[in-house]
Amino acid sequence: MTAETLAHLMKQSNRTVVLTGAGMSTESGIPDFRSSTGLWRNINPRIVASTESLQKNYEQFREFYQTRMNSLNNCKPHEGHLILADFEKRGLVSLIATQNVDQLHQQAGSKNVAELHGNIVTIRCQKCGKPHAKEQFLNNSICTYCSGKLRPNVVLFGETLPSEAWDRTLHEIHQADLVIVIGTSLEVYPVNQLPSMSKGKLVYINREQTSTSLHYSFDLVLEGSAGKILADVYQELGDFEK
Ligand code: BV8
Repeated sequence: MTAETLAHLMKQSNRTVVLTGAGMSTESGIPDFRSSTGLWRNINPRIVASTESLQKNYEQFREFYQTRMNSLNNCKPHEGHLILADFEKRGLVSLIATQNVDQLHQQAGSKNVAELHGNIVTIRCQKCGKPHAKEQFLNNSICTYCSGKLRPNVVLFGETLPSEAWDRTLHEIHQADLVIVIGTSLEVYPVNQLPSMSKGKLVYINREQTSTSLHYSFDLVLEGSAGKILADVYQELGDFEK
């Protein structure tokens, strides 16, 4: 019933935006943050993922991101990522706005992706902003140009979101008839404001309802794993394309 309902909403919609979070990547072997097995269960994000941590305990900050970057080497897009890329090709999805920093949507073939929280695949100098190779961050190098600290291009707590990605997402959200929110607890501001900015129908695909997700009046909630639910919707859509 619910996968069929979502397929029907997608067929009716002229512009569909998909908003993804860490729950979209757990089936690729990347832990999320706030579920029972999430990263923040054992680590305080303020100590490793904030502007403060970058300034005050750089070694812990650097080790946290080196570990996550290295673990990405063994991860690849799962069926759900590939299905979303196929939906884009068929004109069924106009933008993927993601909070994820692993670039799995792009690896799966999605072209129109807004990285709202940046990524942990590219590196820059915190002081002069110049780009550096991933290997330089992984082997504890300092900036080649100004000897500043190297860091991934991820949005840390306390940093503003990249304006190009944010503006592009806002534009699409305002035009969307349908927003499909997948694998996010909607705990983090300002991304958690996006669903309420849309005049379209709201759908939530998540393993569980969360305290924040219950604040939204979703038109449809599909509880379960992102990969499985997207596969069911894919089946329901057959070879339909816009
Ligand atoms: C900003 C580092 C302004 C990068 C991240 C007090 C109250 C309210 C807000 C604030 C506050 N104090 C500070 C703030 C603002 C702060 C914020 O929102 N804090 C919250 C946590 C209280 N926000 C910021 O700082 C943002 N910047 O506001 O700037 C500003 C203005 C001017 C000048 C300066 C600043 C920046 C946001 C930071 C983004 N960076 N982390 C990193 O290392 O990744 S946030 C972090 O959470 C991740 O990046 C992640 O993307 C993000 C969201 O998490 P989710 O993706 O939702 O993941 P989560 O684990 O929570 O949920 C996953 C869900 O999936 C679960 O429900 C699970 O059940 C489900 N699931 C799991 N597997 C599956 C599944 N579902 C389906 N299928 C599955 N297989």
